[in-house]
Amino acid sequence: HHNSHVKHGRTSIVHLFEWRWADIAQECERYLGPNGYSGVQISPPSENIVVTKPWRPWWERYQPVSHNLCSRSGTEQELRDMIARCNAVGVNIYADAVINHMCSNEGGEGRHSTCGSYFNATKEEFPSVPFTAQDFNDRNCTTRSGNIEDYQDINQVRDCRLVGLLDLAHRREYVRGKIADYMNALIDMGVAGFRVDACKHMWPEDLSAIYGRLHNLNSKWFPAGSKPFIYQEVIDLGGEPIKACEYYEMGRVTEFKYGARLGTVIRKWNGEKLSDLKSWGEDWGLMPSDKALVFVDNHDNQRGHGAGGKSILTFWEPRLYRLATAFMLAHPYGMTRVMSSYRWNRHIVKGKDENDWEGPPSFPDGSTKPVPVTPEGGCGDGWVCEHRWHPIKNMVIFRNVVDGEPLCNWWDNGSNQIAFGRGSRGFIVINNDDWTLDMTLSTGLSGGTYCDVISGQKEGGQCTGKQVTVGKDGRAHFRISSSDSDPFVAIHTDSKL
Ligand code: QV4
Ligand code: CA
Repeated sequence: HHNSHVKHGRTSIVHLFEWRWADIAQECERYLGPNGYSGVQISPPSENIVVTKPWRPWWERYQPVSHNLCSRSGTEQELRDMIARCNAVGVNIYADAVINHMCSNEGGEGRHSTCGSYFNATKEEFPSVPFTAQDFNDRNCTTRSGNIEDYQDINQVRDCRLVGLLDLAHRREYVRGKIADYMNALIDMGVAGFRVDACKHMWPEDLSAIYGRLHNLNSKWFPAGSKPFIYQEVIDLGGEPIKACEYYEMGRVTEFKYGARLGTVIRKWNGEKLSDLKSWGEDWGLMPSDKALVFVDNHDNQRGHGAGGKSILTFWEPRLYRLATAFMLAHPYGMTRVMSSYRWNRHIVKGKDENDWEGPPSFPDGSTKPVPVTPEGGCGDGWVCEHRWHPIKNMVIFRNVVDGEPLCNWWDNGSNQIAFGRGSRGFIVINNDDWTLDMTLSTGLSGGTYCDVISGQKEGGQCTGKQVTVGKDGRAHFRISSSDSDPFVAIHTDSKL
């Protein structure tokens, strides 16, 4: 479950948070395929509870009520069409699988669900699956409230309710079978794998049993015998008894230290500086690179949910965010995921965002708005589309070009100016100091003229932005003002004139 089945040497996936299937299909064809994105993480495709207080929060999708495939992102038919169209242009689909729990114990009774299926949360009845009370963990949970109260107690974390969410009993063969059926339906439709939600709250042996029941990928698009790629959401920042390493064997694991630590460095907190990143990776206490799924921010910590804390950089701070993302994409560590968000009415009162619940741009009836693309290539109607930001898009391409090459030719000024190369294929220079960087550096690249892919790119045999001349000795002169809108420069073999 470690092979991500990426096509054409592509390396980075994008989380199109809350996008409609119809928009994702178009985005695969018109943008992601042509620009070298390897895949898309989609929001949970299963039927969920409809929450109206607050009004249609994004997090209702983390409260399933059945395994039917209809949600605010679209119908089963639209999902199927999207998966086929993305596969046709070599862009994989990874589904967010919410399998630890069903809806909240306070979800009530009725048909307030995205396909209108009946359920009764109080009685723990979900007849569309069907799950009944015996399929839940109540008798295995020992806390008074039935909720997780102490993260130091492994049994609670795994067998009690995460914020009241009805906790499935994965020890039961029947429950394992139903979850595997759900995931297999998606595999048969053509997904390449899964982001598995809330893995800290499930026993590794139960997950292993479920994964063991999964079909091979659909041979229409993947080599026969391919196993689904799996990356597991475990928030391990240290200090808890449950460790990310318990999950390495079964797939990749989200590395939440990555964005938290990188944010601290780029913000220059605690006297940290970019030059400290010379040893970035396992030496910083990060998990082994081949196990890590990395990202600058995710849909939780960009709005104060989950963990990571204050240092996390997001699109709300675009300049530092682009710098962080460029560093991530240039550095060999981990498998990279780019976040693609929507704007909400952020309103922080005493450190807490009162609107952290707000759902995607939507019409008054609660249906999600399409993503309009502007003539400049950005997105409208509140969709941020970080994945289309020029430097981010071009650094995704950079990562593909340098894939497999070692980090080399590191340089730093002992402060916040750094540079490094990837074999003889690419080189990046970053200035996060508040004075100009003016240096001649060894790039490892062959002599010639290269287009900087941050301020512009190569187009019709010319550079639309800065130009870098690499001498026969592989050295080049860089000058980066600290007031540049993006204070970094990147060149690679495909940007050579
Ligand atoms: C409230 C109270 C509870 C009470 C409960 C029931 O806070 O104390 O017990 O009512 O009476 C929403 C609300 C939350 C509410 C809960 C149940 O925000 O206040 O509890 O619903 O009604 C997302 C959101 C959650 C949301 C959840 C379900 O982040 O706020 O809860 O969806 O809708 C840990 C985990 C990690 C998790 C992270 C957020 O280890 O696995 O917290 N991350 C993943 C997803 C995340 C998702 C879930 C897990 C749950 O990335 O988006 O939570 O599927 O660190
Ligand atoms: Ca559990």
